[in-house]
Amino acid sequence: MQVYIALGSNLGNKRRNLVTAAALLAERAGEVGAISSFYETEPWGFESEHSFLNAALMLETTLAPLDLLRLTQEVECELGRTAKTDSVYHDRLIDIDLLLYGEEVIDQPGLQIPHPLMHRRAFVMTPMAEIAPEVVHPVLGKTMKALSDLLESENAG
Ligand code: PH2
Ligand code: MG
Ligand code: MG
Repeated sequence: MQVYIALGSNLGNKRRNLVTAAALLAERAGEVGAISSFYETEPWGFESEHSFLNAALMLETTLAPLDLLRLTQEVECELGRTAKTDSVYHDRLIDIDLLLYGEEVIDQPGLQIPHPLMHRRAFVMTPMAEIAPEVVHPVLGKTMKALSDLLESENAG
């Protein structure tokens, strides 16, 4: 299955955090088929003096969605991510979010795919448009490139 994953870090050695996360995913989940450039972005949805480094990658995996979710959470812990204690955003060493799992639509407690906010976030859609411009969002029926362009035009307006 081709899955798309978002990586983000706004603390510590951000570049190393993203590279290490990608390497651990490749080692444990399957081959990395594509990885985007690293984008420096402003914190979205909360105030922080620490900018983010964001990227997206495509993984060819045989893991089931929940196994992949568990693995991403393990890698987050190993990289020093502390557990969530409330529902607001915080600075973080690493964040690994599942965006797309093939064309599947999954909605269960703890796991929603496609990621429900992905199309609203330029820090996700810009790297996705880079590595997967023609991939179609299974709910919205639009390509990553189209969704990214739409966000850019909104932000410009
Ligand atoms: N992640 C968030 C909240 N806000 N902002 C940026 N720029 N990049 C992120 O990865 C990010 C964020 C929650 O996961
Ligand atoms: Mg996130
Ligand atoms: Mg997350």
